[in-house]
Amino acid sequence: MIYPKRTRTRDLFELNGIWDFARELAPGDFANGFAPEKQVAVPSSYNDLFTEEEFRMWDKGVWYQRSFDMPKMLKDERIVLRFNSVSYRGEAFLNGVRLGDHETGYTPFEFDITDVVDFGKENRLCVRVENLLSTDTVPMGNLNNNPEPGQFAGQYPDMPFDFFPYAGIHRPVMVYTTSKQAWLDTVVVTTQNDGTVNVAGQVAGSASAVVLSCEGASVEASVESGAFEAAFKIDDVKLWNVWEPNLYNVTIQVVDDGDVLDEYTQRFGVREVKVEGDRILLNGKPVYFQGFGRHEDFAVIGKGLNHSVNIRDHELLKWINANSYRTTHYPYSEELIQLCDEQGILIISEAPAVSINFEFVTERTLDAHLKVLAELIERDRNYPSVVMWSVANEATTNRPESIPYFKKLSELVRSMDSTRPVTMITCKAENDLVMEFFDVVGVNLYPGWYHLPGQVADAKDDLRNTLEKMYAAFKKPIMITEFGADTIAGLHSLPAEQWSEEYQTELILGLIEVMRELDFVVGEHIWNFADFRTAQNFVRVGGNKKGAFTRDRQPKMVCHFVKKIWEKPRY
Ligand code: GCB
Repeated sequence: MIYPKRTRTRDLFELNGIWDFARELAPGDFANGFAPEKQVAVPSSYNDLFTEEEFRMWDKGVWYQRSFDMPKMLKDERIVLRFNSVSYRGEAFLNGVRLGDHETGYTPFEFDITDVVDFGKENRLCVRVENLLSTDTVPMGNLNNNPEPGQFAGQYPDMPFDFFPYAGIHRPVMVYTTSKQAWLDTVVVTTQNDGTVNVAGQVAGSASAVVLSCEGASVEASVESGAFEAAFKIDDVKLWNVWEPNLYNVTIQVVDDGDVLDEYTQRFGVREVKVEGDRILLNGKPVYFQGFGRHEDFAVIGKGLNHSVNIRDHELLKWINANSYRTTHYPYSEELIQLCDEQGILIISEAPAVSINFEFVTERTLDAHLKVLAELIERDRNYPSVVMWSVANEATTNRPESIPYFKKLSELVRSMDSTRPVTMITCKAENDLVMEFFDVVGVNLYPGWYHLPGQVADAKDDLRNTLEKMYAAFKKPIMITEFGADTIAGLHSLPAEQWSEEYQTELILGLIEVMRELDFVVGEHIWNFADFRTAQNFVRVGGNKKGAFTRDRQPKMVCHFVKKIWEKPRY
């Protein structure tokens, strides 16, 4: 699936805006239209739009509905309806006809509606959305308050992870067209630093050839059994790099007997990422990751795509001299990854697999995990900003059952993409059993917070000891993918005590000092970029407050110090 665009051969319009909304209080015929209980915004999570508990916390079926007209000049085209993400399950009906469904939030899905859409009258689109998580879903949820790690036991709603389970149509809904005779279906661009570009792809329908144009030159490739491959070289290529986002366009025309049936322009960057010894190399030079774990989370809209928030967040990342972030704990919007491409930010792209607990894992959990990982790679593999895949965060990888499970995940990623390193984020330190399958060790460590509270000097020693033991066990570069302290903006304390801005600053600076003493440490990602909403729990005060920035994106004290440290790259 390629990201939909309006081109010279394709039209596109979005179905964003105000939709009707109703909870499925009892089974019924919602698919043919229903009486709304409320109005809802798309894209957005629905939860924080509403005040009543029975709407805000509803995770069973809800229905979205709207109508649209189809311009009749498009009647000879193939018409596609696309959802950029629906959490957790989406099932769509057009004019009462079931189009299909999709499971796992955060990845796109689409339906060919050519034979269902009506050019003569209004079309009614009804979408059932459901956010019931279980042992079979990725992420898992509703484990009867028996999660691991223990700090999330007893929270409301019952999730084994530490962010609010927002639900709804989170990203744009689009209708786009292609030619009926033939259209470009997939494009995979791989590059080498000498400027060699390989483009492979799939064409559906009757076309016999594609013409690729880049930087004023063109090559033609024949389409055989629906597939094509072509290569060209860019002279004096400018590499894509951190905050140096050199990008190119390749325009692909699907042709038949001289007619251009489809045309699509794919942006790409030329860069190389690899792991060598204890270093991650970007374009042959070691790169040290400095940045954050994050969330798609903002007041009122929850996890809904908002371009203004995304732009502001990247401005703040640049201000603080960060070079990277991890899409904790799920794939972020494709539009955001495209922005990282345009701006030169390094991304560790994570599957939505947080807190997989092997006490509860079923065959279906693994199937859902493999499916969503494949969808993520298909979606993001052409984006140069994505420099590493993360298959999961904090699974119970100290249990032997995790070994075959993670072997399969790592094999899948490597079979789909051999050009990027792969990581897994552990919280089991040297007791992790699956690190042999990964190139870089990601680890979340909270000395000075969940253990050794208030004791910065001891926390530093603890971090050093843990990291040294991990390096001895795994002999791979280690990135500290989370560390930090909850902090109430405006709370001060001398001497520094937990929850104060002084404590967050002292702890984070102290731990960074230790990381930078250790040669095998390849990155420091503070938890979290900004405060964010969680489930209710006695350890969370109005959400998780480990943000360096507040939820409305104002800097806490720590930011001014970190900005100084990050002014010069470690190497
Ligand atoms: C973690 C999790 C993250 C939590 C964080 C915390 O290890 O990966 O989702 O929010 O700790 O603050 O407890």
